[in-house]
Amino acid sequence: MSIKAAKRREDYLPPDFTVDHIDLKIVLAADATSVSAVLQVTRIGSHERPLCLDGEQLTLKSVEVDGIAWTDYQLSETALTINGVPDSFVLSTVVEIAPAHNTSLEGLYLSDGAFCTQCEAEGFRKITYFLDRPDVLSMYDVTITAPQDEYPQLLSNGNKLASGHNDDGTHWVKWQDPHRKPCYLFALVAGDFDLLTDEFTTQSGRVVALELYVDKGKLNRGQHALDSLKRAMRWDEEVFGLEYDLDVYMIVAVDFFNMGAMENKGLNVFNSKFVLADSETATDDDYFNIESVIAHEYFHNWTGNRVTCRDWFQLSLKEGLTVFRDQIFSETFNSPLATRIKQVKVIREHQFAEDAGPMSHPIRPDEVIEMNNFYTVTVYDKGAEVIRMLWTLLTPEGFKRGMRFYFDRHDGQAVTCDDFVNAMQDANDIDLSLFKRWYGQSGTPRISIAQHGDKLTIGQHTPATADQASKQALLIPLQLEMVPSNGQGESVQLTVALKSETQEVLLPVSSGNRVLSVNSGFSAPVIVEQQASLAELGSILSFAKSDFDRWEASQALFKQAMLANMEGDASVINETAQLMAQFITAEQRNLALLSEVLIPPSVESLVAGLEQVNVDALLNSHKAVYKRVAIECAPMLEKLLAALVLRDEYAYTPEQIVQRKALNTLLKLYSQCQDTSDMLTTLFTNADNMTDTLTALQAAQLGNQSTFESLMQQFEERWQDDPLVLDKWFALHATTERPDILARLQLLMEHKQYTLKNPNRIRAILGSFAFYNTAGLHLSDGSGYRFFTDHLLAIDPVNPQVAARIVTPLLSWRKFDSDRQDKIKFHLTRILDNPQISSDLFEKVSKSLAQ
Ligand code: B3K
Ligand code: ZN
Repeated sequence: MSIKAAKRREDYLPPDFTVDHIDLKIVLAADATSVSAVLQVTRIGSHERPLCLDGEQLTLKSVEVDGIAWTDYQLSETALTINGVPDSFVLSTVVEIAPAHNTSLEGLYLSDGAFCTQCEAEGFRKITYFLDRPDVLSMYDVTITAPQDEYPQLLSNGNKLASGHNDDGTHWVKWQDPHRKPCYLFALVAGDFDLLTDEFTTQSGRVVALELYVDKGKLNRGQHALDSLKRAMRWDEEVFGLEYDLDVYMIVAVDFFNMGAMENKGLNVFNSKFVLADSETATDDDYFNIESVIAHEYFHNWTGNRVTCRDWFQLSLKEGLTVFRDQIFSETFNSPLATRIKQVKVIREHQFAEDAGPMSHPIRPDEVIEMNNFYTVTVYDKGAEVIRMLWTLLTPEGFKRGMRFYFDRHDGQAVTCDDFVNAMQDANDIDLSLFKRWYGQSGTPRISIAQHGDKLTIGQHTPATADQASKQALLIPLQLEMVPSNGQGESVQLTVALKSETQEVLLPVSSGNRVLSVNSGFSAPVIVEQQASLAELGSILSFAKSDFDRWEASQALFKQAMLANMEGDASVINETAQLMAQFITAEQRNLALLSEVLIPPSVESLVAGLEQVNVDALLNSHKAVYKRVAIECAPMLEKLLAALVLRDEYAYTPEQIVQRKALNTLLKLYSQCQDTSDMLTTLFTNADNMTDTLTALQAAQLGNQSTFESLMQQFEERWQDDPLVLDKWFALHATTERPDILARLQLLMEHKQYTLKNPNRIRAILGSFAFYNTAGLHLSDGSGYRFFTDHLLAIDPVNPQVAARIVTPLLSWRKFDSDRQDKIKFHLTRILDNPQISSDLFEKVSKSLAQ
């Protein structure tokens, strides 16, 4: 494998040619699939350059130009360059590919007996020679041929035009997509699935057929996904006036998939984890995630497919915007508090860490080696926070006006992030040039606040990052809540638009007897430097109007206690425990808030927020604080738990979700200070749903090893033949803190359901271990690093995308003590020294070592 060259955003050039139409004929066979492509090619502009097509791992069989066999071409490992072509012509190529040998799960591959494709970002070039870039938009006709018995369903984008049978036992289906699209949205699926159908009538009265394809025997697990799809379709009409534009919407669930799902036009391909659910096998969180991913892919039909990206540096154009859209959709149909907390946790735990590490990049990156490495929490989740700030600045009405204008101006085009902001700007008659800096500047801004009476001096500065030394001031909508410190009187909320490095703000009411909650609601993806006192945090926790800010205060309290305790200061821990106990007594009826506030920040999010980490001390301190709070709250926990145990038959309703969440939070906390074995065993045995089952396991995992082992064994006996469910068991084992964790991981990887070829299994075991078992990964003798690296080296040649994703926790080696630094660097060097290293791993590991 040779390492790809880096590409730079500023080097963008429009294509030399475009392809107006492509006619694909694909004859499927596991080892030798034949792909014939007929392209109508037009030269753009006046130049003499040859036509240079992307293509990888293809066996070229023939090339014709306007029906004449063509020999004037050069072939390399990554391109087919055709010389002497006219300005407008028909190019026909035939290639052969081997889907059964494609373990990268990019291009055309076999997933458990079904053929399927993944083309974004640059996978189409593994199917045929083409201009594999998002600014080439073409019409597609696709004919698929395959053995009828094995592959009765042959699917592609758009509408089914015709089908037929051949004498040799094969059959064929021809599809036509009436919308122009970039090749990354092409999809093909062939298999034998169970099919769940429904229909949706659009606001203009068109009937759309909905089809959900799942593995045989899994039909009864598809209903929630289908219901979610209909909700998303209705919501997008009601909120943004956006209607679906084809006669059929198909979703296929497959078991082998590199990420969550893919928004191919009219034919979404999903990781089955984000489709299949019933109460027995899926948790409330799974239900939530399914709804959100289904909605996300559906929303892409407009934000991504109808208006797409000019080049891959603009990825956040579609991803940041679509994540934001799925977020506000989720906030509508679920608890807004719980939903916002989930989003903010992703930013704090993962995005801030990315900003501070060697892979730091703006939401619109400037330089990329492997595009697949840039489907990041920065592009997606920080990208969504940037869109949310626009929503705040423009108001929802102004934002929606901007969206309408964006589609009027750019429907059917491939555009840039600037085009999006310009549309927002022009529709609202506002100057957003300062705001655009969010797209080009990486790093997490720090906010400082100095208060002099009723006047605030607010400062902003962004520390240098690995990719950018100097930073500028940004336009930051910073929301503040002035909380009455003793609960007497009303809170006052205000939003300040920060525009320069320091800014003075006059508070609208007297600040006497009020405490400031800064960045209320997480109005901007920033870190507030000012440390509130314990008393101030106590006031915010008790009296803020925003439940989100109350939760924030609880997290700050936990964090301060954990850090102080590491320094041997026990007073903070006592005060925090008392504040928590007061809170639980005062809010005993507010289960929704209790169940969030009593979860401490994870060790991993604390690590993300620290520049230097003493791992052992942090782990100990985390446990000590959690336990101390449990002891202080125990009587109340007992009382609340007693009231929580009896419930109705499982239903995914807001009331029940809150109850199960509260049971989870309270039981985990209570298990820190009491022997809960009997309670947990009873809960596990009587549970009629996966959420409660996992609650029992998680509480045991934290508090009672022998109960944990025995319940885990029962779980495995029950679910050993259902890999999707077993992934929860793999992940629980992999995140358990125990001295022999590596031997345990080894055993897991010998389980009959484990395979290196399935990304869900890898993520469940090695991904969970690396991201969420800080104690295990950072074992002081370095054995965690060695174990993990050995496996990364084995995964890389099979599936580089997955290897590059899970290597992330090793990249931030600078945070740790010098002994651990040396050990991590040693193993990163082993990866880099591997002559077969993928571009994916190379880009991340080399940056990390160079930093
Ligand atoms: N657009 C896809 C992600 C493609 C990832 C390519 N490595 C899913 C999504 O964001 O909706
Ligand atoms: Zn997306």
